[in-house]
Amino acid sequence: MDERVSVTDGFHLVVDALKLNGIDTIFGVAGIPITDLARLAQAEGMNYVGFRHEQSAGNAAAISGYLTQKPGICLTVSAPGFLNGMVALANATTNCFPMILISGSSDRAIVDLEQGDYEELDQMNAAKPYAKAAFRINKAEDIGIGIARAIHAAVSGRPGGVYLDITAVTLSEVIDAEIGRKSLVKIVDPAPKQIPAPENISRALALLASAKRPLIILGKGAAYAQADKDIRSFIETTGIPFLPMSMAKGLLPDNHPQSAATARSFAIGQADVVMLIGARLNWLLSHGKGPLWSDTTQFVQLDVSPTEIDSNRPIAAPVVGDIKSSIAALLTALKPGQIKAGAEWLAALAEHEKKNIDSMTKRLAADPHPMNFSSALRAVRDALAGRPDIYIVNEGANTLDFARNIIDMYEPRKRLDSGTWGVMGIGMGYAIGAAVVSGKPVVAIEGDSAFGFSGMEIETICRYHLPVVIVILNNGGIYHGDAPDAPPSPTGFIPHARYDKLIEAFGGAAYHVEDTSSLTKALTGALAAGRPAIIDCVIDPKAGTESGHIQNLNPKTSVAAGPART
Ligand code: ADP
Ligand code: TZD
Ligand code: MG
Repeated sequence: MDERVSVTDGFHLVVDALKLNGIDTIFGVAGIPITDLARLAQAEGMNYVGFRHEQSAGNAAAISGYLTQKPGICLTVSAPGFLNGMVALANATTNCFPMILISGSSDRAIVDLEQGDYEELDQMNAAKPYAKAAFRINKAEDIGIGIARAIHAAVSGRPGGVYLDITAVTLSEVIDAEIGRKSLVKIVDPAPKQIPAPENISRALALLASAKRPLIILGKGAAYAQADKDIRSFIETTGIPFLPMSMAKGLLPDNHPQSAATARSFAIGQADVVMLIGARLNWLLSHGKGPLWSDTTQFVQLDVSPTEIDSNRPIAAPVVGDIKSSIAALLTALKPGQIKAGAEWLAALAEHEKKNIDSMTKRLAADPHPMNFSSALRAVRDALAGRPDIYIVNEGANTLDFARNIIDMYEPRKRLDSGTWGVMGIGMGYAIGAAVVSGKPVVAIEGDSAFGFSGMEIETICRYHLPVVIVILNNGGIYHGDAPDAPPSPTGFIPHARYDKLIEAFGGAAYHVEDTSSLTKALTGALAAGRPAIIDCVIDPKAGTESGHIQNLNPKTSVAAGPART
C-alpha cells in the first residue's frame, strides 16, 4: 500500500481535529516546532494569520472567541513565545472569553531534568495559575481527545482561556492513518445549555415585582450570550431602565429611551433592586459598595458561574444558568403586567439625564485649539454617524474614558476595549481579530501610549489588507504630555511624535490632523477607502488627567518626590 496514504502524523491530526470541530482560523507566530503546523493548516484551507508578537495573536484569538462563541486559537513556539501568548490567555480568562493557546514544547525528558534544551520551560505548569485549564498531549493518538478537552473547557460554563501543550515529538509522531482518523473526536455539544432552577426564576421575578426603583445592569457576559432579542424584550416588557457596562454598549442601542447611562450614578445610588445580567460586582462597579451604592439595594444576578454569587454583596435572587436559557425562562414565566417600572422613578431618572445631557452637549460643542479629548471624539463620532456596523476598539486612559461616554453604540458586541483588567495592548490584536472574523471595518481609538503596546501589528494589518483605521489621540504621553522632558518624565513621550509616518512604511494611508473638521474628514475618507490607515490627532498635552477617570485608585504618596531619605 502507498505509505503516504496509510500513515498520518501529529501535525495533520491537529489540523484535522480543529477542522472537524468547525475551527477555521489560527492566529500565531511561526518558529520551532510549529512552523510546519502553520503551513499545513494553511495548505488544508484554514485561515492562518501571522503576527509580529504572540500577545497580539493571542488577543486576536480571545476577541474572536468573544465574538463567535467558538474558542479562538493562538499558536506559538516554546518558552518565550508561549509566555508572550500567556498575557493574552490570562486576559481572556479574566474577561471570560473562550480561547485556546496551543504552544509547541521542547523535549520533556530534558525539560523535566532542567538540562537546558532549546527554549526550555515547563509550559503546562507555568500556564496553570492563569488558565481555566491546562493540558499536555504526549502522544499523536491523544490529539483528538486533547483538542476536544480543550474546546469543552474553553466554551462550557464560564468561558475562559485554555492552554494546550503539544510536544515537538508528538507533532512529528507518525501513526497509522486509520488509527489516527478514529482517534479524532467530533464534539456533540461543546457548551451545553445550563437551565436555571424554576425557583430561581420565580424568586427573581417576585423581587423585581416588589421593586419601586428597579434597574438592570448589562455586562459583557450578556453580550457574549447572544440572547439579544430576548434581553431587549424583557427590558421593554418590564419598562425597567438599564445601564450597559462598557462592552455591553449597543446590546440595546445607546439612544434607547430606557437607557439610564446619562444618569448612571443617580440610577445606581437610588435603585432598590438591581438585576445584574452577565456583569460582575467587581471594581468596575465599585464592588457594589461605597458612596456609589446604597446599603439597602437588593440584587438579582444572572450568571453561569455559581461561585460568582455573593462574591461582593449578598445576592437576594441568584439565577444560575446560561443567560440565553435564563432570560428565556424569565420571559416565559413573566405574567402580563407583573413587573412595570414606576412612572415616578422614570421621571426622576429623566430629570437627571437632562441635566447631564445639557452639560455634555456644552462640552462637546466647544472647539478648542489644540483639540481636547471631548472635541476630538465628537469629531470621530460625527464621522461614525450612520455606521453602526463598524467595530470600535478602544484603549488608553483618558482616551478610553472619554470615548466610552461620547461614542454611542447601536449594535451588540461592536465595542471591544481594555475590559476587566483595564489592560493596555489589546488594541491591534482585537482590531485584527474582529476584522478577520467579521470582514467588517474596525476603528481603533487609541491613546498614544496604548497604541505603542501593539503598534508593530500595523504591518500585519497592512499585509492582510484589513479595513482597520487607527485613530491615535496623541497627547504626548501616558495620561498627559506636559511633564518636563529632561530627564524624560515617567509619563512623557517625545512631544509632537508623528505616528502617522509609521504606517507609510507598510503602504497604509497616513493622516495628521490638528482640528476637528480635518479629523472628521480624514476618518470619513479613510473609512470610504476601506484600507489600513493611521490618523494621528494632535491633542493638547495638558488635556488629560492622571489615570483618566480612575485617579482614586492610585495609592497616595505622603512624602514629596525625590530620593528616599533615611
Ligand atoms: P462586565 O465587565 O461587562 O461588567 P464581567 O466580565 O464582569 O462583565 O462579567 C461577565 C459575567 O458573565 C461573568 O461573571 C461570567 O461568568 C458571565 N457569563 C459569561 N458568559 C455567560 C453566559 N453565556 N451565560 C451566563 N453568564 C455568562
Ligand atoms: N501596562 C499595562 C499592560 N496595562 C496598563 N493599564 C498599564 C500599563 C498602565 N496604564 C493605564 O492604566 S492607562 C495607560 C497605562 C500605561 C496609558 C495611558 O496613556 P494613553 O491614554 O496615551 O494610552 P491617555 O489618553 O493619554 O490617557
Ligand atoms: Mg496619551
